[in-house]
Amino acid sequence: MMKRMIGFLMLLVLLVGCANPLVEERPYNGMMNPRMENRNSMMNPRTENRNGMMNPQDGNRNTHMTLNNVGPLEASKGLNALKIPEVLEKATDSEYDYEITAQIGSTEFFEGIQTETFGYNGDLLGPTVRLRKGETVQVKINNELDVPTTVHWHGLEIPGDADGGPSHLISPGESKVVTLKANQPSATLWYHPHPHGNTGEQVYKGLGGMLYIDDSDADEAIYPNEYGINDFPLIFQDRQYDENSQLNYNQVMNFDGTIGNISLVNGTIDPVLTVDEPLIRLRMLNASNAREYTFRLSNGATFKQIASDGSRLIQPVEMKEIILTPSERVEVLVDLSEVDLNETVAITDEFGNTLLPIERAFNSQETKEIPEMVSEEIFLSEEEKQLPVTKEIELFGRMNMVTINGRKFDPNRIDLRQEQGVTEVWEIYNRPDMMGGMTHPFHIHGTQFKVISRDGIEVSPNEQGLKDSVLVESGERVKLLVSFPEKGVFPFHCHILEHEDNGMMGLIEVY
Ligand SMILES: [Cu+2]
Repeated sequence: MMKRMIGFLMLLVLLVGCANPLVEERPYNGMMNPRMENRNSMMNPRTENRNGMMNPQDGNRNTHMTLNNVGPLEASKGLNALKIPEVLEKATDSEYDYEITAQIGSTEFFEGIQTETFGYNGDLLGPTVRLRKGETVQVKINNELDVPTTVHWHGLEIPGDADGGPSHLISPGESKVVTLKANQPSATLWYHPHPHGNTGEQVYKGLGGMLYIDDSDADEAIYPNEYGINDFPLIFQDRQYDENSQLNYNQVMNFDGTIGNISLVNGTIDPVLTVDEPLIRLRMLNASNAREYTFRLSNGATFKQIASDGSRLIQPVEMKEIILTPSERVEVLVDLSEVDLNETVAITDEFGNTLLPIERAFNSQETKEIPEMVSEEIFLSEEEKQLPVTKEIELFGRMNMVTINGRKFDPNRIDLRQEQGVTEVWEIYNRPDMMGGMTHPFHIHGTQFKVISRDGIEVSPNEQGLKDSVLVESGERVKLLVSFPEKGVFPFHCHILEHEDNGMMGLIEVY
């Protein structure tokens, strides 16, 4: 208790003395907001599992928010139809299958005002790339920005030289062709830039898109799968606009994670989603630079989580809320059959702010059974649970003083080595600092891993699917079962983009 008091006082001093102009401007400074108190009493299964543990770090989630001045997002007024990214068309008369161009554009977020944005094949975000399971495609990447960039295929298990990490810079005006093989289960992945030191800014200005692996097996067909009809990509981001309604990254950049007060879903401000069917599938991605979301439904209803980052769950899990740290994804099924016609339910954040109102436009009272696909598979064998830890990762620090195993990223240094196809246990430890520390979302390229345990306790059913990014709370030890199907050099890093840009990243060579 005393420790927390001291931490609180230190933060107060920090905040008062902090030159961050946002502190004065924003009425919802975390410390003033009584709603913040609710954060620790969340009904999250992950939190519940931890309640009995008396973990002194549990209170520190608020510390993170306060330090970063993270306030709630402004609620969507539901004025604009949710944009649905186009599906990228396959080229028919070309040597490559797809073409993706990073370009500068402008977007009218506010009526009559053009905001400079970045996009792939357009002004903002990018088209949804859909690969069939087992398919191999050639993708031509063009850089029409005025800065170097890369395209990282987040979650795809491909060789290191196609991964699009920081060593694969494409200069302005240049192009590169990569081969992508979708040799993994159906999943909702994504793609985004990864140039070291500039990832935060390029994502902030609008680069990012969905990447699906589609599996045409009969099992999958039981879930809603009509793109934009009953199966929707939802890219959640937060932004802050400057006095000229521009995305002025240098002005708002925060070393501990750049946070905005305006919510965008698929690049739409004040979005509303209108649906014609009682059962919908939402593929939710946290593509924010740093904000952690806790999603709920405004009517308090539950929904079914069917997939994690890189695969379906062993079985659908009924959830009241879902936490997503940056780069994590889930797929959920939402049943609207009980919702009255013209009644609006909404996806909200943990403060009850509407992020996405959902209007039902169908007339029928037809209810649709939520399909239950239960796998015979065992998530982790006893043998896997008993494997010894062979890779230890320590996340530490704040602001630009962030490190992994005491070091900052060096593109010329290989930090770890692992043999292709050999499974190892990684233990990720998030070492607290004197102010308590903060949550880091940890991501490994080139692999879909399993989360074995958190502080020795088996993870909740909603984490029992393949993942490529994992929330690691301050003080927590998370064990991962990691295997790389392809060779090459792959980054592993914190997915708070400003931490990543400031060197909270290492390289593993898979041989
Ligand atoms: Cu971090």
